[in-house]
Amino acid sequence: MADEQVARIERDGAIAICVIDSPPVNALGQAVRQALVDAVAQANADAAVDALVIHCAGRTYFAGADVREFGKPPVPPHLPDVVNTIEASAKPVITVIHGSALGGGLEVAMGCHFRLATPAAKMGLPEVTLGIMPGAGGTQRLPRLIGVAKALEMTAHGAPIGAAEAKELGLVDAIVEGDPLQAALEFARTVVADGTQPRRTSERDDKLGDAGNAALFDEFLAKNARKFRGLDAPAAIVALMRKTLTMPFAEAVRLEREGFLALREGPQSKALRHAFFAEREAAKVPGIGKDTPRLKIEKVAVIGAGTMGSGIALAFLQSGFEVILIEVAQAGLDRGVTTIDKTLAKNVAQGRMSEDKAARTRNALTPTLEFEKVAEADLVIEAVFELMEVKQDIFRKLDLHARPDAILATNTSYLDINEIASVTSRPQQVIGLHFFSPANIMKLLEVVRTDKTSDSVLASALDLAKAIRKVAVVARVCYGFIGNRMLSVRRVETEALLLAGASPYDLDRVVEGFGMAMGPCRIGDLAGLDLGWTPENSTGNTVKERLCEMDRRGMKNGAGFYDYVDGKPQESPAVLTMIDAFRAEKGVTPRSFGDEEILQHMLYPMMNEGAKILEEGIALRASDIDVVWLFGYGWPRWTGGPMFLADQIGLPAIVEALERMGPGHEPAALLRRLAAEGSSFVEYDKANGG
Ligand code: T1G
Repeated sequence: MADEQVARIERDGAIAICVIDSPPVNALGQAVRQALVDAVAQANADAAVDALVIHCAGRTYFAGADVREFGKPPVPPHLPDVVNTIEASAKPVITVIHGSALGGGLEVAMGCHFRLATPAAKMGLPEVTLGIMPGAGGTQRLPRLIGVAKALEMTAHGAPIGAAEAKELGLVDAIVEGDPLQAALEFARTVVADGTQPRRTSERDDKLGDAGNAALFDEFLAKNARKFRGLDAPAAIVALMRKTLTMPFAEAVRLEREGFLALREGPQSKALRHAFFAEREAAKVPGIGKDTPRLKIEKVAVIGAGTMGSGIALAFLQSGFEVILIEVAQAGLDRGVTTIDKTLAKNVAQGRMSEDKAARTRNALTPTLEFEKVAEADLVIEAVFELMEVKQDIFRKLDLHARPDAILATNTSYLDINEIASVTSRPQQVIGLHFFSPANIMKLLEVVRTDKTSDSVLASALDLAKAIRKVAVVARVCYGFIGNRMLSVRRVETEALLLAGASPYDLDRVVEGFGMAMGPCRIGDLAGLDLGWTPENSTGNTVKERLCEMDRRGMKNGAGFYDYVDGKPQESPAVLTMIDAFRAEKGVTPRSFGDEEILQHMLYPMMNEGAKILEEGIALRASDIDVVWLFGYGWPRWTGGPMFLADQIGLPAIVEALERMGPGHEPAALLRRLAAEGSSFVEYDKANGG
């Protein structure tokens, strides 16, 4: 019998009810699977029962298989067998979906004979986001319910659909208002009264018209080639469905199960599962609990209406906050407001936002030149020029004008926030909220706690991150915190390789081939090569400065490492000539670099810096460092992040490679220790409560 804690069987007249209650998301762990099998057996053995309702208590319907079981040997009853048992029931099985029916959860629902959904319910097969494919009949039952094309799209992309669309497609029979269980009971009584027989999805083929249409699958794959680049699961799903939808159901699900098991054991799924849990672990900060007092934040003042300031303002506006946008000059303020207006208009034009919502969002913005308006704000974020003196001047004024309980945040990318806080009388109210450009789009938010940031301010910032749909990672103060500190290491490495003989275009090709959205030189052009550079302070000691001296400042003025023709990057012979001359001037005889050697130089020093960030306590976990790179810099998610990838490569191999790279690449003490112990960053996190 199943563990009583996850399920209970109730009766309502001749309707049996299997209530699953397994917080937090009714994941289909072994006890839940057993409970479902038992419930079907009991209902069919009891002559007094005419139908069975499967209902989930708590905040959501089954959220899928229990992903925490994946690394362990599968324990029966296996989910495909559970779904088949439900479907084979001689008595009608009705289920009602609230919250999310995802993966195995939707597969269970599709094994039922009738499906209901609440208006806000969502349904999907997100297995592909975990590097696997459905393993309990999803690739076979979904097309039978909604047709091949839509099922292919839902399964290969993994995005959920809402209840209304599900009803329209035929995935659910009805949308029910009010109490879901009562609605399901009423539906069940009608099924019984009408004598409606169980309707088994696996026996339906009326929507499989496109099953043999190979072109549909091939066109889908071609259309999504860029999106699926580097990923195993989407292509495997398309191939599996292309091959099996014309087969007998039993043979098809057998092949599906084989495909699921093969992907589950693969490196990409392990990495994607790591990423899934790492994101959730990052939100857990020792010492910050539900009982930590929070500050109410409704009105936000943003100081500086430049690229970052207007992006930050948008991030809050789009999440329903009131925003006061403060500038020192009208022209700057107007530019910021124009950026915001243009973005809102674009959201409306692209159907991402209604006119009404855009208008309400815009009305929540108060642009002003009056610094004193910070007094109205619960939170103030400065996003002004990246110079310590400028930021300290702002914080001195904030100390005078902001409310005593207001949170004072800086968006600095690199600077010492302890030093910024030191000019105020309230350092405990000061925190770093480091957004990533474009701030209204990039998911990562580095929440930087100073030596004096109070728990209450930190807890409020973490809640705020959730409220504006950001993924927060807590960092301590150091130059560049987590992400930019590691990026700086790669920037140094890039310059060293260029000087030693590597082409900027090879560096980008190798890093983009690894899966990063952009290589180091393209990133430099995008961000602007002249950040912090002036002709007066130029040393001419790096390729980047030489480019600035050539007035090649990056995309912003049409030329950097690349020439930009209609916005498209083109390799520049002039740049290669300059670099050759630069090497000669430095007395360096250039040598060639193979792709693998380039990649090791681009990755390993960053992993090494991550180990230093960890041992210095700047980051709480190695997995937090992965989250920073996954959500802030477009690191290929299917590798899990720099620290997870380092584990997969093997720490001893990384130590050896760093030693081969010579001076400036000394392995971090923690990296050496873990390598020597045959350990890993994952083990380090487990041992340190990560
Ligand atoms: N297994 C185990 N734990 C899970 C889980 C799952 N499937 N989903 C969530 N959790 C944990 C999560 O780690 C967190 O734990 C807590 O629940 C709350 O999650 C055979 C094989 C359902 C939309 O991919 O998308 O089925 O941190 O913070 O924001 O074909 O969780 O509190 O300790 O995300 O309200 C397919 C994954 C599995 C769905 C809720 N299913 N989950 O979001 O809460 S593969 C999925 C989600 C599969 C079958 C295949 C979301 C959510 P803790 P949360 P949320």
